[in-house]
Amino acid sequence: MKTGGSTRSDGDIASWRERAEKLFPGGVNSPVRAYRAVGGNPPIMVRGLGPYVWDADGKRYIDYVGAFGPLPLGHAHPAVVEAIRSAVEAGGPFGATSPAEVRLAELIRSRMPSIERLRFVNSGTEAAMSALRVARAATGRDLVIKFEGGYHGHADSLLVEAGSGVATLSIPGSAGVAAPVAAQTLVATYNDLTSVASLLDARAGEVAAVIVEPVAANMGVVLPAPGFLAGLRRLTSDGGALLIFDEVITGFRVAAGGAQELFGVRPDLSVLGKVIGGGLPVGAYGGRADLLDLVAPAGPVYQAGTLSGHPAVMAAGEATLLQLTPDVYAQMEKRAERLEEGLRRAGVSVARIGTLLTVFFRHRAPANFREAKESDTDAFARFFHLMRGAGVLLPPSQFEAWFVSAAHDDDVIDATLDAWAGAAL
Ligand code: KE4
Repeated sequence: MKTGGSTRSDGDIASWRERAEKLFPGGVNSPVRAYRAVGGNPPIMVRGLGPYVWDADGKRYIDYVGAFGPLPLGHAHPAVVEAIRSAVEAGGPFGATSPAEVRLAELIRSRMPSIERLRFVNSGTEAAMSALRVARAATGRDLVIKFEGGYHGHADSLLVEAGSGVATLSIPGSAGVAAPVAAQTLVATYNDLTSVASLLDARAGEVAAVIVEPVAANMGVVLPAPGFLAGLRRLTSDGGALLIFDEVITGFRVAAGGAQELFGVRPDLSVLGKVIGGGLPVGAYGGRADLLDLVAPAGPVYQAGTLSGHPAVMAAGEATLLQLTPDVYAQMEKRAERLEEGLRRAGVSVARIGTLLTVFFRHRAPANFREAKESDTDAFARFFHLMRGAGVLLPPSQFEAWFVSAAHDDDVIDATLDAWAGAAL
């Protein structure tokens, strides 16, 4: 594996952090990175390779943050680096369609056949907000149902009772979201079909869509109860609402065809991100052709983006998906399962699906956000810092997922479990 790049920056962590705090809100460009939930000093990262990252002081960590999901192959995979390098050397972006976006779209469609047509954008947020716009246009309805603790990016209407950083900072929603906008978002309880049915009944004919993370990963990993996703499919079809799967995290991670393949439920629209950009900024929304044909210039729903379909991003996504073969999935599954087994101990529960897992400091894996919030977040913070001290970097919040990559080999899993055993002492 290439060994380029330095593991030291021209300055120590304290000086970088001081400069960052003068420039960015909270010293970060995304809230969860500020370590507000676990305390202590957030790292300044300078390099990643495979399962490892190095901070500005040259300390190496086994990385389970994985940039929160875009790196299923680990850092700086040679095929991805090469794809980006050759795309950038070819010039662009062009403000025009390029073969790279066609190739990636065909690859996505081959693995997620519910996506008959799609549109690339530049983040999961953009993808989710665009999918909602299509749903409202298609149904002529204004309301959307999401789930408490579900996170779909920071578009105004989706920040209502969201997960991820909103949950981490335990802010109920967000300042700045206009009341009339928030009022158009109804909130149900994950894994509780009755809560969805009663909203659909109470607001019959008004709900454009139900948007769900088919496996919740922003309240920590919470698995769908048997029949939950199929129940959502039935309730939305019967109620004239669309079903939107937000597979920004689960897509191509929990299975080659995402959660919709794993659970055998076909949504009307899917929201994608992270993995399909191989670590570069990306999002996509897609689904039924009749719905996507409502999008400009084919139809009346406007959505646009200067850098949508960027050739280097498309090349990175294609290179990543091509490396994710059945053998690689099988190998990652085995290692993640061994990690899960090794993490189990009194006082904690482990929720896992594929290479996505969360250790809850709670006696039993939660079924919804209310239960997830019962976790002992102080205990999580203590273990977080013990593991960090032992050279294992976890996501800095009880309400985030750990990401295992194809680069997390058996030695890395063993080292993680050794650190975990030490942290218990
Ligand atoms: P972005 O706009 O951050 O690319 O994607 C938003 C998004 C949409 N849908 C799901 C299911 C997501 O998990 C996300 C973003 N995930 C968080 C981590 N839980 C991103 C990390 C961060 O906000 O810094």
